[in-house]
Amino acid sequence: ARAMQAHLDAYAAAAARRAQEVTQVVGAALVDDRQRVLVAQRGSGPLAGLWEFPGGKVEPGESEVSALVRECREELGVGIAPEAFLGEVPLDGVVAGGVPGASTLRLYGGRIIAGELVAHEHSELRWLGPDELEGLAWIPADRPLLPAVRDLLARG
Ligand code: DCM
Repeated sequence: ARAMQAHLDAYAAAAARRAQEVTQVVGAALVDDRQRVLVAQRGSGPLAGLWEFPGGKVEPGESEVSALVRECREELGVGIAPEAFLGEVPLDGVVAGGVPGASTLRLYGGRIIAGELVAHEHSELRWLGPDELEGLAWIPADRPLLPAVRDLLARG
């Protein structure tokens, strides 16, 4: 029994380490039927004032798509339908407890299917067209994903 407990303890410790090292972040490029995408300005923290696609950290045991749906409900008050995977970029390691390259931001296209938008955590929300994206002050992680978002808007 003692050997079994030691085994379980070691397993739990390894799982906890893994969970800390690979914090995934997901973002949603929510589009409307007028070729626009929703962008959000961070209201607090070190990245305050910068623009991002809404989203956040995937919790242990949670799928990326579930995390996306949960984050959009929490941050925006809406139900979304995730659609295409658009691309991913490495995060700087801050998210993953300082482990460089251990974490990525993975962006999905999607649409709002329920509710009314409310900025619960952001200082501002805007619907922007493809030509209005480049000029925003983006979070560094999100900017490389803009071409994929413009492609999505162009496809309608
Ligand atoms: N993040 C990002 N781009 C996004 C969403 C989040 O780079 N579109 C980063 C910022 C934070 C971390 O992920 O360091 C967690 O996000 P949040 O604070 O929103 O949970």
